Amino acid sequence: MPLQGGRLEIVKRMKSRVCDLLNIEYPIFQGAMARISDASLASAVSEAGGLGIIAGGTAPVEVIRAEVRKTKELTKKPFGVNIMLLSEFADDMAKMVCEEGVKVVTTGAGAPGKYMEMWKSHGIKVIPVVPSVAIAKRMVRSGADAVIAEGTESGGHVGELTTMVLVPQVVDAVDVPVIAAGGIADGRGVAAAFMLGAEAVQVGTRFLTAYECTVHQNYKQKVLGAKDIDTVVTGRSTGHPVRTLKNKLSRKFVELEAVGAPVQELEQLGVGALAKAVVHGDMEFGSVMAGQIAALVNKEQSCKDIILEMLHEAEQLMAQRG
Ligand code: TUI
Repeated sequence: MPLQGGRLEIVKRMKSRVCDLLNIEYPIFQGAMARISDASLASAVSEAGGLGIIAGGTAPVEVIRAEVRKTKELTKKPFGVNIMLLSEFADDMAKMVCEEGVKVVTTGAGAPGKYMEMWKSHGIKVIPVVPSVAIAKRMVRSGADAVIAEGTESGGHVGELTTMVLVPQVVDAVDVPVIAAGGIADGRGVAAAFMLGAEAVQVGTRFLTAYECTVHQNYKQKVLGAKDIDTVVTGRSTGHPVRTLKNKLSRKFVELEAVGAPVQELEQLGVGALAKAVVHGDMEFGSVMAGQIAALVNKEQSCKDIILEMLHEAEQLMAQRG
């Protein structure tokens, strides 16, 4: 890949307010994937010039504090922590990022208003994930430095609107930079996101198959083998819709939802399911969260090559169109 000569050009064309805000070289965030985005993945992405993000998920705070400390040893570049606001440990996690001197916090699955003053007083840049225009505006009013507009193409906990529809509307509605997420895994997606007005992209599923990603090899293989219609959203009836790759667990979930099974029974089915997939490689009864774009992810690569390849391709496309 002839990147050596292109490197400077990439930097120039793709620089945005997001790079300046966070002091990163390239406008690419690595999406926070619960139980998957650890020190290994986040530090590799940050070292390569993007923004690596450790996923808090539902883990106890000391588990994530250890990942933060490991990341600080592995890179001196900026990295972030994602706080999943449905977690019972969200309050502890909110304090931990202040104690550990984390510079960037992204949030998911809720509104982080009550932590904003504390984070701001510690100089933390706060970037919530938003699934709608109204929520984006509310986040900005409460002090968000930027927002991640995430379409329903994403893996994990999802909203209703597609990236194509959500991103330009959020761009029009707020004056802070917008990061596009959901369905982006190559340079075409990056270029499209920039055309919609985004100033950076967040990429999850493609980084899942990176060499530095410690997820079970079976999980990587399932993503690498996925086709366009291989994901499904379950949990709409419980108010917590989650996109996963189809398997025996998701089929059971769909069946139970169709007959109106009680929420408790559905939630019970999900207990421990993510660990089954991520840690033990159980591709039938584990929860294999992945985005619709899994079908386009077809090789294992280093984080550095993923970032440079995506930007190089985006750069070429944008140059072709003037
Ligand atoms: O957070 C995500 N995706 C996630 S979190 C996660 S961990 C998990 N583990 C087990 C079960 C469920 C989740 C896996 N995937 N994406 C960001 C996201 N945030 N998507 C949608 C939202 C969102 C929804 C509502 C953000 C804000 C919001 O606001 C509600 C309010 O109160 O204003």
